[in-house]
Amino acid sequence: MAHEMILVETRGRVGLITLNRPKALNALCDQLMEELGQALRAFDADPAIGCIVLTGSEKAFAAGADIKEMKDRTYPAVYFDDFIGKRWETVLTVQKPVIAAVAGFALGGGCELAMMCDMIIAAENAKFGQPEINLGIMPGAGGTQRLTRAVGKSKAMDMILTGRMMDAAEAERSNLACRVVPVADLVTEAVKMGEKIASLSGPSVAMAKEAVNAAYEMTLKEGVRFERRLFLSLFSTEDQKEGMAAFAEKRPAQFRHR
Ligand code: CO8
Repeated sequence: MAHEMILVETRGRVGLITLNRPKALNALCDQLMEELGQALRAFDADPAIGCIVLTGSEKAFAAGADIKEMKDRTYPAVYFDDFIGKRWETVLTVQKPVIAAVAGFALGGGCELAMMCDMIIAAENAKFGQPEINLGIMPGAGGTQRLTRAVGKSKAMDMILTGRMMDAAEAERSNLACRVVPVADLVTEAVKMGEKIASLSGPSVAMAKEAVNAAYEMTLKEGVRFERRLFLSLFSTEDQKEGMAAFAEKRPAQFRHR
């Protein structure tokens, strides 16, 4: 389908989604989130795609939920519309890995969207923040939970209660971002990482992602049990036979991906 607020393209087996609402610094309005959800679902269902990269512009990944769209909404309207659950959490349902490639501002809902992805690659100019407190509200799309799990209580309190921004170096140091790269290389590096992931066995990648994410939901004992089940189930795939045979025969593996 045609999109107005995002750009969708493929780079080999990587699906690239670019938030494209430059005049509003990619503020995440309902239409943009609908389009993003559709694009994510389409890539997740496409066997030709093995990994998804989500990015914005050099100036902004996303400066938050759209404040102008939200400002006059009433409590019953937001409660019954469930706008967070319906439009914001699609990325959490995607089985393939989603890499957030963040340059510029990732604020409020923008930071929360990046944290819903499986990992964050930050450009050197990235600025992360949860400035909702300045608007008389607080994070509402997982910021208090995911930021705290990523950077710890003290720094999360600092960011969320004062609204201050964190630069890329601090984000990497604090485990919010996995890598920092020059701004000009951001998309290339993220796609390169995505290509590596997409070249591997789809079931092993999807299950490894599921198991890492389970670490946020389960006790250690439950998580290890969950991991064991998934690990053993991979012995039912052709890709496991191929991967191990290729190692023994000293040749590159030819994964079927599915
Ligand atoms: N919403 C709507 N419009 C925005 C937003 C936003 N979040 N951010 C920027 N814009 C618009 C500006 O209004 C401006 O538009 P116009 O030219 O028509 O006046 C344009 O983008 C450019 O912005 P600035 O002129 O302000 O650019 P600067 O470079 O001077 O400043 C900043 C950049 C610092 C990023 C600044 O724009 C800013 O502070 N933006 C708001 C950041 C913010 O508070 N984000 C949190 C929003 S609340 C939120 O995300 C809650 C999520 C809850 C869960 C999700 C549920 C839906």
